[in-house]
Amino acid sequence: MAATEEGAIRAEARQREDARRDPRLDWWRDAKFGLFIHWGLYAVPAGTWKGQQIPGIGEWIMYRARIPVREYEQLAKQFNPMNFDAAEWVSLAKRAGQKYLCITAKHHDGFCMFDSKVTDYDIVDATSFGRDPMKELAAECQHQGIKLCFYYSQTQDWHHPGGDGNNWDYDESKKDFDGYIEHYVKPQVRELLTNYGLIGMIWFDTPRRITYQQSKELVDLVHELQPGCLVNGRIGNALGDYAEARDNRIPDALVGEDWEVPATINDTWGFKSYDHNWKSTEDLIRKLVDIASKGGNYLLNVGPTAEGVIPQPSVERLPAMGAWLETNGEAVYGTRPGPLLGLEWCRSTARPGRLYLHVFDWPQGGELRVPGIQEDVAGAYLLSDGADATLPVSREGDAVIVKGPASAPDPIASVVVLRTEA
Ligand code: FHN
Repeated sequence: MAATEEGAIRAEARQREDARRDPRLDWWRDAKFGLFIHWGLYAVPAGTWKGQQIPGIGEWIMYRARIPVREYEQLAKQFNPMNFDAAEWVSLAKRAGQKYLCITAKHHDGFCMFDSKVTDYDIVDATSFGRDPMKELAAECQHQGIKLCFYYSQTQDWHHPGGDGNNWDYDESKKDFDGYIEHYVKPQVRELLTNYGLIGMIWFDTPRRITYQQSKELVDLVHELQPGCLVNGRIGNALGDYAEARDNRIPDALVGEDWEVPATINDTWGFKSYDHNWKSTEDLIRKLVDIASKGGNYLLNVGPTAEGVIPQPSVERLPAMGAWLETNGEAVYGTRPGPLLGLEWCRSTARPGRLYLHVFDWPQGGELRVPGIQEDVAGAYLLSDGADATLPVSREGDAVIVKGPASAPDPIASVVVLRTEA
């Protein structure tokens, strides 16, 4: 991440002085790992329009191919995701060890994936599917104990004549953006916070031209309807509850504030039939650890097909992450950043009385020399073996030396626990 980007995140975070101490964020701070779902009409063309592969992220196909509203709308007639199974999706997040699920209620294409009374351009009114997947997900999230959050594109709406972004159907100079916010966005945010039970967060995006007053009124509306509901950083005008890093960009250094990075498993958010550039499970687990070591949250995306199926490579990788977390979750959930920075081979997280070393590259012979540890260390053990299986530990200056097994206990990340003063 460039210095200016990091500076921007820091500046924004400074303005959230109060929010940082806000206990409303506690569940989210502890969660560390969430499932992002980009699902909408763009899954029908899946990256191809009129025989042409359209470059870029799949959910932007309407914009990139400059598809007229009247043509794009027709996709709703083909959208009938009979394989959608809310229980399966929520269970996938659970098996991945994810603590919140954030799904596109409305993306920039303007199609509403929930039953809205403000428009007929929604999944219940405009498709033969006729079901409200948000209702089904809300029930399942409640049943399986995971927080449901809604992504809502508040500024860009390429379908609505007043929304931002579509200059091929609409004349920018004639747009009534204020009217769109007042009579469309606000009522829809109200619907999302009234009809689906308790919502963990509204995840706004691409703030662009939204004014301070408009951002503020949306935040106030969210909090009036559900005081516990969080608002992410992209509401705009530094009014969110926490900072959002840029897509797929993990800061190099400690941010020291509440932050989250939205990220893809391949190179698109919405489904693209020919994007097969899947990150490995090793890469994903190490990214999660890296993010946790810098105090952030990882919001990792899947892009289901128009039939309602989450692509198999995602279905394989997420539970593999969950399996690692099953053993090592204590070193991730509810932790704060540890003292180590800038080591290629190791990351650290901490909680009172425990410092966790996440070793990516296990040293030959098994002797770990970890510099930069000021805390008194009373003992060490491998998290996978439990506290009774102690490892010899000594100190040389500010370096702690742990004698571990000769070969890596975990090829992806082995967690060594140092017992410190609480
Ligand atoms: O334009 C969107 C994009 O389609 C996607 O939703 C991502 C997710 O963070 N947000 C915007 C770009 O930053």
